[in-house]
Amino acid sequence: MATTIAAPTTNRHLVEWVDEMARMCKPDRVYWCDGSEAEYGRLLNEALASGALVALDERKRPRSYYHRSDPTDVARSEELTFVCTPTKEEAGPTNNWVEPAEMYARLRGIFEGSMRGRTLYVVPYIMGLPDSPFAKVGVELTDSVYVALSIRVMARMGTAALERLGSSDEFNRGLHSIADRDPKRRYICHFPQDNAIWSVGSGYGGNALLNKKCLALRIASWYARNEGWLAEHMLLLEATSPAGEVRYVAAGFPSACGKTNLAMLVPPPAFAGWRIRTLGDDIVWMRIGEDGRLYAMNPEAGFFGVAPGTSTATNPNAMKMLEHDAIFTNVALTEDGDVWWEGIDGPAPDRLTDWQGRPWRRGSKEPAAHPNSRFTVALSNNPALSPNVNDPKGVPVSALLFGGRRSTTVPLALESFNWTHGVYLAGTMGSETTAAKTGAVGVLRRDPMANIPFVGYDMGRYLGHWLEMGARIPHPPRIFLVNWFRKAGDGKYLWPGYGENMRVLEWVLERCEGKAGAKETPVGWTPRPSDLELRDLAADPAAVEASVRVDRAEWREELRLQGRWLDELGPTVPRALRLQHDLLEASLPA
Ligand code: GTP
Ligand code: SPV
Ligand code: MN
Repeated sequence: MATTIAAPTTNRHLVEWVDEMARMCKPDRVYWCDGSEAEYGRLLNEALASGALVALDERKRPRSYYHRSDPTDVARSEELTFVCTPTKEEAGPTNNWVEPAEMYARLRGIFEGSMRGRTLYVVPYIMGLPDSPFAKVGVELTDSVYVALSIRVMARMGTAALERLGSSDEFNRGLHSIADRDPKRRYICHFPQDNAIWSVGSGYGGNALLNKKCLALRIASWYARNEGWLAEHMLLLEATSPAGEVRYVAAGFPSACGKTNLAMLVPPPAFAGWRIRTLGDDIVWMRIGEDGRLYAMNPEAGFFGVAPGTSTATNPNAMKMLEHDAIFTNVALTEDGDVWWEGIDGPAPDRLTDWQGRPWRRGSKEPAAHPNSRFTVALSNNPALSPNVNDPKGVPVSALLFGGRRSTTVPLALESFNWTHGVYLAGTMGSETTAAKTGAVGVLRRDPMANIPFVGYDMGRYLGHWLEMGARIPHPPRIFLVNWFRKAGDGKYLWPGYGENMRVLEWVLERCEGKAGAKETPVGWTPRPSDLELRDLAADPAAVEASVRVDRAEWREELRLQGRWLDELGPTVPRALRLQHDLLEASLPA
């Protein structure tokens, strides 16, 4: 039996559960995390000693570390992710499902003795601000020191969570073991009715950091529906105009489709006087405020962002925040102890060590960093962090953006006619898949609200929940679709993106105030080039024109696919969305 350090809590629900899980997993040692600075140092030393982390050059990247995960374990495994509700109908057609008792039994067989020779870290954490009534407490039991360290960076972890929990039984029970990392024995399972998550066989981010996608989205979305709020895969930003007006925008883009980049946007010179500051880059919880507006907050305390493509040109704030106190996963290493990835500043070095630890030469056909390689840093590292990130009531949202990677069809920006139409556009949104999940890249799939991998219940009911929320918000935000990824015939992006997205953001904010012009099309309002501030934009005017176009033939095909998608979701799709589809189709006769 494990040597257990005396639990630093008298919460018997917690202590009994930890004991029970330890009896099953049989770790050599049970260690309760307090979240202190001293402990972080101790865990780092353990990770360095075991090889879980490698220290980077202290002058180049002070207090920064490198982690390499197993080559079969570098992205979220959606095919191994389950929502285990008592009935299949509750999980709906977009989630994998197994009956809870059967899944628990299968998992017990894998967890049995899985931590032999290892330490079980007890990681208590809070999602949300400790003094917010809406915060959720979770405890993750994990045998990965990398996971314990990452949660310390990305969430409020340790004693504060135990204090907040007190003697209550209301905490998420998360059990995680990397076990033998066998992809055939890998499962990420959610039990919403038990407020429990069991994940085994993976050490990768979203599969293993149970506080993030598993709790703050899949389990939270289930609570959100029952309690009348929204848990969304969104960034949250603050825009301050030259006149000093402060407004907030939340945006749902699928994984690796630009949330971190938009959240940290640096406006181009033509927008002197504008300031964009970040509140969050991945998860947003939203509630109706006393003044009738929708209020948003970021339940996380850090970033777990995509490294490739990050440079001083595309995201200077990210480059600054990665200068120190960062953990890098599956990027490449330089000969002088620093990190490197495709798209970073400057030419590629002659030689690198690639993400699998193999020697790499410039000109090699394979990427040196894995396309889904990532960085982990605290929010406080971001030089453009909004001070309002710590406001427990959240910030009022003026606009909701949704958008994926669409090489065709979807214009640069499209404003919905009303809430129902906005929910329709977001609920039928498509995006070409990326390296953030295992499987083929570049395949068009429907991704409602960019949340398809993260809704812990039936998708039709989720869309119904969005409609019900709209009816309850006295002053709802406007809903827009955006697309930074439309391509020309030659395969080049029509829109330069990144900082230049400020031009779209300004149009969005002005539309919310009835200021900017737009063109009415059968599928929504689009900006004409003359409606956008295009001063000093280094782009071909014909490309900009093409980026905002609504092509009737493309949209007829799009509506056909959207109709098929609603059919796939089945009978729980709200009638208003079916009617909306039929109305759009009838408005676009061949
Ligand atoms: P997750 O962390 O997986 O949820 O991703 P994310 O939505 O935060 O995506 P992120 O901002 O990290 O961007 C993913 C990739 O898209 C990076 O390689 C970026 O460089 C690229 N990207 C982001 N914004 C733009 C843009 O406006 N235009 C183009 N062409 N690429 C972009
Ligand atoms: C995503 O895939 O959407 C991510 C990374 O943000 S992970 O935390 O692994 O889900
Ligand atoms: Mn994400």
